[in-house]
This record gives sequence, C-alpha cells and structure tokens, in this order.
Amino acid sequence: MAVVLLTGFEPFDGADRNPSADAVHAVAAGYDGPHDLIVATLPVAFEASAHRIRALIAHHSPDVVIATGLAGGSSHVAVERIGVNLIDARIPDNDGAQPVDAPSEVGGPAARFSTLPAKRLVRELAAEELPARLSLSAGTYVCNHVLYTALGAVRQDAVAGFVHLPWSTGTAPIGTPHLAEERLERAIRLVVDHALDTETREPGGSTW
Ligand code: PCA
Repeated sequence: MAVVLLTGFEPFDGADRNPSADAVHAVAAGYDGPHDLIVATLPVAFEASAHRIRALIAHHSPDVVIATGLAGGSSHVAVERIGVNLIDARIPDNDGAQPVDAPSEVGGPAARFSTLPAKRLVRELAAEELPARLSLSAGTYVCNHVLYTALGAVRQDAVAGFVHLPWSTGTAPIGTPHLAEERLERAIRLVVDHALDTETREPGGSTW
C-alpha cells in the first residue's frame, strides 16, 4: 500500500469554483483502495501553497504526490512533464501577491522533471477516450510553483507530478471548453491508479 497525496486548488481569478478541488474530492469520496489516499485543497497563493504542500509532504511522507489544477481554456487533461524555477504572475494570487520574474526557490535548479509516468498516464487516459496530452509547461503561476516545490520536497524514492484539467461542464464560463464532472473524476482516478506504473518508452514529443 502506498501513501498517495492528491491535491486540487481553491477558486481563483473571480471564479466561484475550481473543478480541480471538486474532482479530487469526488475521487477521494469514491476511493476503495488499495492505496492510502490523502486529499487536500491548496490555496491559490504563492507563499501559502508552497507552505501547505511542504507541510503535507512532511506530515504524510507520501510515496506519490499528484497535484491538480485548472487550466481554463484547455480542452485536454494535460500531464505536466516539468516544473520551472520561475514565477511570472499574470494576475495577483488570492493573497494579492503578484511576483514578476522571481524564482520559485532561490538557488534551486532551473527546472525539475515530473517523476510520474507521464506517457503511460496519457496512454491510459486516451484508452478511455479522455482527451489527454503531455505538456511541457505548467505555466509560471501557482500550479507550476506547487509542482516545482513538491518535486523538491518529496522523498528521493517518491514520485510527484502535476495534472492540469479543463473546466468542468458545470463550472465553465460560456464559450470555454469543458469536460463532464464524471470524466474529470475518472481522469484523476486513472492517474491515481497508474501513478506507480512503469513509464512507457515511446515517442511523445513534438518538433515545435
Ligand atoms: N490553476 C492555476 C492556479 C490554480 C489553478 O487551479 C495555475 O494553473 O497556475
């Protein structure tokens, strides 16, 4: 049995809901093992989110960390491959902070790679006809900051990564792509179930 820490985010940018928090709590409510699943909602604030993810990791010593967040406007479930040591906030966070061109972690490496089996996860999602893709940028806002921070905080033998979600059908602003709540929940459940699978060796990159 592995300890799996699964996180979503609170609403931000004036929205009432964040589908990532809804989806992770739905997964936790229906979860029947085999892992010990811990679920948490993170604040959309640079300092507070890093503090919280570090505290959760220190407290639970998870074998797996799966952080999720909203990528409003995206139509795909995006499995992130990399967290960069850069904050460049387009909008203030929920605490009013808006760092521009600041490091996530002073003196940290330029980037940290996700250790989730990203290609395997995309394949498993696609096998259930969920729109899924690999992503090489989690942006420069709070989601990337949490991914970068989590990768630096987990045990050496643990795996950690990030999955960006589209809006859910019930939360999407008019005209933005969305997936049904059940499909987002299913996507996250598949990521939990396959997080410790071996990575597949197949081309997944792009030429641009
Ligand atoms: N999405 C934002 C922060 C919180 C969230 O759900 C992001 O992509 O950085």
